[in-house]
Amino acid sequence: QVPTFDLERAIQAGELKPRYQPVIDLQTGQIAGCEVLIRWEKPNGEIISPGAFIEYAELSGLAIPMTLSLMEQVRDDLEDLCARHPHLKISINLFERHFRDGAIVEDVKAIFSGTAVRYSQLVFEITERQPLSNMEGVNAVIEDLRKLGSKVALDDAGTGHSNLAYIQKLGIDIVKIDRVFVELIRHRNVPVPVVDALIGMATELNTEIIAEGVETEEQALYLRAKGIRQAQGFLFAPALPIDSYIALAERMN
Ligand code: G
Ligand code: G
Ligand code: MN
Ligand code: NA
Repeated sequence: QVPTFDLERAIQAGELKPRYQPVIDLQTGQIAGCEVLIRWEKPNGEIISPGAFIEYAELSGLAIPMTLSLMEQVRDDLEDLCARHPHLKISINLFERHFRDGAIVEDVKAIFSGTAVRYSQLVFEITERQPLSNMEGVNAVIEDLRKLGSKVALDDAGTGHSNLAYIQKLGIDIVKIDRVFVELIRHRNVPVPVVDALIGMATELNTEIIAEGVETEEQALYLRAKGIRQAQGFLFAPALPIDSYIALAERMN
C-alpha cells in the first residue's frame, strides 16, 4: 500500500524521523537509555507507523538508506545529551538485510566516530521474528559490532525459533522479552511460567534482560521481583519526539 517511489522520496526529504522510547531502570527509577523507533511524518502532519512500511522497506532495498538516515539523525539529536550522560544507551533496530550487506559496521563508524556518541553507548537489535538466513554474515556483523564496544540485543525474544544453543552461538549481550509475554502478567504474585522460562534462559546465557511492553504497575513489580532491571512500555512512556525525550532524560538523571 506504500508506493516505492514515495518511500524513497520521503527518505530523501527527511520525512522519516526517529522517536525515542525511554528504557527505565526498575531499581533506581532512572532512565537507562532509549530505543529508536521510526515514524513517517508527512508534510500534512499525518504520522505513519512503521508497521505500514517496514516490510516494504526491507523488500525494496530501502532498509539500508533508511537506517543510515535514521542513525545520522540520532547522532545529531543525541550528541549533547550523550556528552552530558555517557551512561545512557541508544538501541537501534537492524534489518535482516544488514547481515547480508556487511556495510552496517562501516556505516556505524562513519556516522559515530569522533562524536560524543560513543560506540559503547550503542545497542543493535536483531529481531527473532524473522529467520536469519545467512548465519555467517550474522556472526561476522555481531562480532564486528561488539569489537567496536557496542552491544547486541535479541529483539522480540520468545516469538521466533531461537533456542539456547542458537542464541549462545550468536553472542548476544541483551535479551528483550517480547510484549506478548509481558502482557500475560496480570498480578505481581501470580506466576507466569513462560515469562519465568525466558528469564531463566537469559540468566543461563548470562545476558542482560529488557522487558518490553510494560503497561501496568503489577507487571513492573512482578519483573522487578524477578531481578529484572530494565523495562520499557506505555507505563513509563511511548516513543517520544526528541525534545520530550531529552527533557525527560535530563529530569530523571
Ligand atoms: O513503533 P512501533 O511499535 O509502531 O513499531 C512497529 C515495528 O516496527 C516494531 O516491530 C519495531 O521493531 C519496528 N521498527 C520501528 N522502528 C524501526 C527501525 O528503525 N528499524 C527497524 N528495522 N524496525 C523498526
Ligand atoms: O519489535 P519492537 O520491540 O522493536 O517494537 C516496539 C514496538 O512496540 C513499537 O512499535 C512501540 O511503539 C510498541 N510499544 C512500546 N511500548 C508498548 C507498550 O507498552 N504496549 C504496546 N502495546 N506497544 C508498545
Ligand atoms: Mn526493537
Ligand atoms: Na519486541
